[in-house]
Amino acid sequence: MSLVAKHLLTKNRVYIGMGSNLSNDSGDSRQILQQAVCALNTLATGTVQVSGLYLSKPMGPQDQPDYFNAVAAFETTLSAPELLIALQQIEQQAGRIRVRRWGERTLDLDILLFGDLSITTPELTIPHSGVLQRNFVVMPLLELDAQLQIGGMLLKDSAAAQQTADIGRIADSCWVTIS
Ligand code: ROI
Repeated sequence: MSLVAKHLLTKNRVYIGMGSNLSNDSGDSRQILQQAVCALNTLATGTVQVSGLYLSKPMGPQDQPDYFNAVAAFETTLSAPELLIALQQIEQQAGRIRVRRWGERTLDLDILLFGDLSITTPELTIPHSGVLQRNFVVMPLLELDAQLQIGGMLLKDSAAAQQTADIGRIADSCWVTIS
């Protein structure tokens, strides 16, 4: 069976990067991420695991607020393109505003890992291309699985895992309760 066919038929464990540094009508970034986790729960076959909550200096223009970041992990029967569409809908429901490239945003949901799938299409690159350069992604990922690898590289051995100056863990995984 081809790799693509296998990914259509089976359940896959996925890791979703979450970020926000703008409020919306229903709350601040922390509340936006809490609501996003509840929405992700509807895409999962089992329980959603959530990392602690991080506050990180912006990567990109520095004249924007710090980001709230976290990672969620769950199993899903959706295909990668279906999951991408579902994440875009959740972003839209949060009233996603994107002011400029690498600028502030209400809600960003990225597929970081999708089972052992490795694809590059115009819409989707999996594993997400920025993972190994971003401590606000690597640190919460490692909380969920300390043995994670990308392209044969253990995330815990990446440079980003050692860069702790511009990031703080502001809450453990109790920052969200899934209802
Ligand atoms: N910077 C931080 N710290 N956290 C993010 O989630 C984030 N997301 C982005 C860019 C603009 C690259 N910078 C970020 O998309």
